[in-house]
Amino acid sequence: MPQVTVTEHLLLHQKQSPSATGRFTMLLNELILAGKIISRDVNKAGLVDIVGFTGTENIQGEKVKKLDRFANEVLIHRMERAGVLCGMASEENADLIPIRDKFPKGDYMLLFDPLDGSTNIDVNINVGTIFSILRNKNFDGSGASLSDMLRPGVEQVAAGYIMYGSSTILVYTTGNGVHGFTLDPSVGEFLLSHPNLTIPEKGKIYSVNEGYWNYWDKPTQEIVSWFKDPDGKRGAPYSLRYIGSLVADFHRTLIYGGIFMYPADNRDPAKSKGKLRLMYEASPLAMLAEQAGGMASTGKRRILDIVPEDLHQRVPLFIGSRDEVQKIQETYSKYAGCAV
Ligand code: AFP
Repeated sequence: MPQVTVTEHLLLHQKQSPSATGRFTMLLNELILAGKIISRDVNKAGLVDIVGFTGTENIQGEKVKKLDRFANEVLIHRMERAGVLCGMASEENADLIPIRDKFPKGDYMLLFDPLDGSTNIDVNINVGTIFSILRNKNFDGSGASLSDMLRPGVEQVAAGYIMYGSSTILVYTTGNGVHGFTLDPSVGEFLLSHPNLTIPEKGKIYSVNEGYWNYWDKPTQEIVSWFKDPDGKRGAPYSLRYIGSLVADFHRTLIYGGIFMYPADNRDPAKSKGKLRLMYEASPLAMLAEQAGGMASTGKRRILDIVPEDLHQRVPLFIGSRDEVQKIQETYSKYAGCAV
């Protein structure tokens, strides 16, 4: 069977859009190169001095791992040179990252979580880079402002992730289905391995950090009890799987169906909207989920409709098969108006 590279796939889709200029293909190609560089170093973790912490904290107040910082630097360095961006934002940086004047600019904006799940690196568990691409409608040849970037997920022109694990996988959407590519290390190319990915309409797996049960609201506790009920509609409980690395948990959900949840909790005020970030994690994965036929919700509303108020905003996330996400929304609507 002839093998389609990600570049061929991009060019093919570019041809189908008469107004395409090739600039988007340039952007994704540069992102892919950054992903290959990060993949190479993730695979060397343990051999070179790149595991462990840097001794600093990021904007989220989390300890920064060395590989996190490396991945962030690679992405900023490469993507600034792509010539098609007017601004970037990273989960690791407090503020918007401008494109310096010495580089050409374009109207695209890139947001990314450079190495999601990085606390798992030292124990050889999958981690990943999540990206979201927006277009600056006000682009005038200079940069992008914060208000240009604070756009709802529904306006994303593309989203995806690169997962570094037993193999390196790129999954992306440009609003025309979801496609997956596996890096063939012998030729250094991502080859189409998962064309037109779709999430099963219902699944058999729920995925959540159940250790936080006592911090959850009633609808979340009720839904998790429902998943565990041996006498429920399915006549058997769901299986529980939780890796603690969002890209890996989402990838499994995309392929097998079911649901991944990171609900709000009352541990501390910072977690009152959950842990995950709207712009770097929830929105891009929500675009993928919907393009694959699934859903993504806060329990009360569609993730893609949320207009962000700041770059690092957090949001509760329920994402996966239609059946399970709908079930969650039904449970939340039952409690609407009650103090839960
Ligand atoms: P790290 O990047 O600090 O490992 O956090 C990973 C993450 O943001 C996401 O990938 C996981 O789904 C989630 O946190 C796990 O959080 P808990 O440890 O609270 O379950």
